This record gives sequence, structure tokens and C-alpha cells, in this order.
Amino acid sequence: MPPVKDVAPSSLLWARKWKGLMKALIDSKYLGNFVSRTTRGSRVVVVSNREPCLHERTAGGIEMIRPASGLVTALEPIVRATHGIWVAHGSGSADRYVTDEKGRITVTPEDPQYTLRRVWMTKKEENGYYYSISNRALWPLCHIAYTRPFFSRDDWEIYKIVNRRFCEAILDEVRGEPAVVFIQDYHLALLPRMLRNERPDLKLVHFWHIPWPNREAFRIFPWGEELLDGLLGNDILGFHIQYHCNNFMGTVDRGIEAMVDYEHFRIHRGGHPTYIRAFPISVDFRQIGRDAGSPKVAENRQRFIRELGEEVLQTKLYVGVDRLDYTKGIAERIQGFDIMLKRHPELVGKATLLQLAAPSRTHLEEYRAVSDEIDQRVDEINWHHQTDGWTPIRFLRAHHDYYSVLAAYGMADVLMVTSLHDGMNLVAKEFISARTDDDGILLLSRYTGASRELPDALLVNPFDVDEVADAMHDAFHMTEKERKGRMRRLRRKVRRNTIFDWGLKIFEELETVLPVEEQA
Ligand code: ADQ
Repeated sequence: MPPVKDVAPSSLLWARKWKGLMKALIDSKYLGNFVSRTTRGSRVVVVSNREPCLHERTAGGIEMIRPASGLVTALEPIVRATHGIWVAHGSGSADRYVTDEKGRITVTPEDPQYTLRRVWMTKKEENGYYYSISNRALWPLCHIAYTRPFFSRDDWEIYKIVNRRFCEAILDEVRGEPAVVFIQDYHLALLPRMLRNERPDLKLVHFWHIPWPNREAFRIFPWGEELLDGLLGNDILGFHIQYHCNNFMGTVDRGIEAMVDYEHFRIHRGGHPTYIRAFPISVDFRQIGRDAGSPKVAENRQRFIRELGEEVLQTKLYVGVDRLDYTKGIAERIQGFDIMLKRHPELVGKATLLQLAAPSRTHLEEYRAVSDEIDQRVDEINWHHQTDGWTPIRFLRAHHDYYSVLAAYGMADVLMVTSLHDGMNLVAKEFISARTDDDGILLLSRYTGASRELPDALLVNPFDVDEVADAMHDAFHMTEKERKGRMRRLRRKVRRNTIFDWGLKIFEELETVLPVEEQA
């Protein structure tokens, strides 16, 4: 039988083109307008631990800093279009000096679009709520990267106090009015139930950005029932992929008293339904593509070349861009590189691993341990393989700005994402969006949410460092035709599901499960 070609009738091609054009319009404005239409008559409140802009004391006075974040890109259009409220932890050193007595500031003061309400906490509270329960208990529990979670009853009490403080700030902002509250992540798991108890009429949507583990892994969490009850205060609870939704359903089914409805992916607790849904997060594909060609990226590329030496570009460049976190599999990627060089000595001097690693959660001993382990491995491997004029691993420990990250993506022959487990992984999607030249290879861990959407990457099990080495070697020899074919298909996938589609799907689902009553 002859091969079946993907030939569509011309009307269908036109329909696809038209859809593509329309999609180009589904940008921040479209999302903002959609949300303001579907939430009419209600206040819109976004809640997250991290704030979209912070104020820092500097030598010259006070400076407003807007951290580059994919999440801010998606959530700001929503609060802007609805003149909404963003509630977050006020963590900047000068945050208190620029807010009113309730912790409020208009963003931006010159061009008021939304209100940022800052929630304050003491050092002790930040330690208990953020570093301990969020990042030493829930983070390792949900990732199952074989780092033992740490549980402290005192810190759990603090986690509750801080969640309560967020609840009070939100109630104070919405007063008696109807509102849609869009909560982010694992720092605020108890907040939905607290809000529901005070205001049963609120519409509550929560997005969990990290994986949800299976019930066997979850059952060691000492306050599991309280945590699940907290999350079941929501109307919609979103995860990146269906697998995490399935895990959550299974955890509740065996964990607490609730009616788990697999037909509708819905859980009833105390008579109230929570819909469990998958919304794969993404990036601003078009904007990243535009920025990748900007003069700032070209400047950063030159800076890298000056710092690393021209010779680096004559070798095949394997690039990693990560927070320095034990879930990201940086040590495994380094081991894979070492094995490749040992098995294929002909590649000595012909391949370089460039790792950009942003220090993260450095107060925690698990993070210091992984950082030390990586330093040691880099040292050993460089000592073992290096020659005059070639260093196999270039390790740049720093937070790089957006334009240098884009420059690194542009220089990469192979972008390495070897997370041991990851809710989604935005680095993979940023890399694809930046490669407007349709070139470059993505080597991607099977245990990222992104791998479900991106089968044209070279998929690996990062726990199997031999497999990582083999995939790195395959990438070295991949033909231009195959590289470009794969990249074109990867780009099509990300173009079809951007960060704005993510926001849109969440609010479309809210409209489906809780339609706005027809206005008289
Ligand atoms: P993270 O664990 O932070 O996010 P990821 O999705 O990869 O992981 O996002 C990292 C972001 O930091 C990217 O935007 C990247 O460009 C940036 N970054 C990484 N290293 C950097 C460096 N050295 N310098 C500067 N910037 C750097 C959590 C979950 C993920 C999920 C996201 C979004 O763990 O699984 O994809 O939330 O939901």
C-alpha cells in the first residue's frame, strides 16, 4: 500500500490558515477581553506566593523590579483587563515603603491597571510557610525525586496562619461582592477551604504547578486530610497533565470521605463539587520568537562568546538552563556527558556542555548538597577530559536575565532538559519558541509534563545515565534534515498551545461548570 500523505482539501487548508491567523490574535488582549466578559459583575482576584513586581532598596533610592516570569505574562492580562486585584507575599526590601496602610499599591502608579495587595510575614513565618512546608515538605513529596521530605508540626501551624492571612486579605478586598479567585500553587493549599467557609458564593479556581504524586507517595504527608480538604474547597482544580489529575482522584478516593466521580472527573465533598482538569501551561510563543531576534540577544551572544572563547562555537554545544534544584537532573546530565566522552573518545574537544544554573532556595541544606555535588562532578570531569584550549563543561552559576537565556537557547545545538520530575518545564517550550531558524535539538526527560506534548524531542529517562549518554551521542550525529523536521513539528505544537491558550481554557472551563447567570 502506498504511504498515506497528509493532504487536505483546499477548503480545509484555508480553514487551517484562517484558524492560524485568528490564533495570532489570541494574545494577551483577547485573553483579557474574554475573562472580563465571562466574569462580568464579579471582582477578579489572582493569588500567588510571588508578587508580579517588587520594590527594592538600592543606592539610588527605591527601584521597582519586574521578575521575568511566564506566569506573570499570563496572569497580568487577566487582572489588567478586569481592573482586578493581585494578592501576593510582599517580599521586596522596600515593599512596605510604597504601599498604603493595608499593603496596597496600584500597578503602575503612572498608568493604573490593577491593584497589588501585599501580604506581610515575619522571617519566622516565611521560614515555616515557604521554606519548610512548601519547599521541604510538599516540593519533594510531590516530585518523588528521592529526596526525603521534612515534616514539622510547628511549621504546619505557621503554614495555616499564613494561608489564613491570605484569606483575610482577599475577603477584605472583595468585601461583600461576587468574585472569581484564581489561586496559584502549593503554597496556598488550605486557602480555598478557608474562603469557601467564609464565602460559599465565591468562584474558586486553583492551579497546581508541580506534579501530584500517586496515593502511596502522598499518604506519608502527616496532614493529608486537611490538605485535601483545603483543595476541595475549589470549584476547579487544575494540573498540567491528565496523569496528575488521575493521581489526585486516586489520592482522594482512598484518603478522605468524598464522592469521587470518575465519569465527570469531579469530587463531591460536603455536597460541593470540585472539577479536576488538565490545563498544560505554556509560554508566549510569538513574543519569545520576536525577542530572540532582538539586538539585546545579539549583544548577550557576543558577551557569552567573549567569556567562553570563540573555540566553544566550533564544538557541538549542549546547553542546560535551570534553577539549581535537585529535581532538574543536572548531575545526571553531567554524568551522561561524561559517559559519552568516555565511550566516544573521538568526541574529546568536539563537544561542550554549557550549564546556566540559577541559585535557588540556598537556605535549604538539600539545595546546598546538590550544588556541592554538581561542583565536585564538574571538577572531576573537567580534570579528567580537558585538553589545552578545551574545557568540557562550562558551568555558569547565576541568575541570567531573559535576553541572556534567549542567547543561550540560540547558541545551543542541543538543549538538555533532564528533570527527574517536572510539572511542565517551561525551558523546553521557551527553547522551541526561540528557534525561529527551525534548528536545534531538544533532549527531554520523559518525566516532564512537556514530554506529553513534544514527542519530537529526543526523550530520555534521566535516571538511566547511559540512556542520556546514548541520546547525547545520537544528537551529535543527527542530520540537518531530521533536526529541522523535528524542530518544525515541535514549533507547531507550541504555537498551538501558548500561555494565552492556557488562561483561556481555564476561564472557558469555569464558564462551562459555573455559567454566569443571564443578566436581566
Ligand atoms: P520551575 O520549577 O521554576 O517552575 P520551569 O518551568 O522550568 O521550572 O521554569 C523555569 C524558569 O526559570 C524558565 O522561565 C527559565 O527561563 C528560568 N530560568 C531557569 N534557569 C535560569 C537561569 N539560570 N537564569 C535565568 N532564568 C532561568 C514550576 C514547575 C514547572 C512548571 C512551572 C510553570 O516546577 O514544572 O513548568 O512552575 O507552571
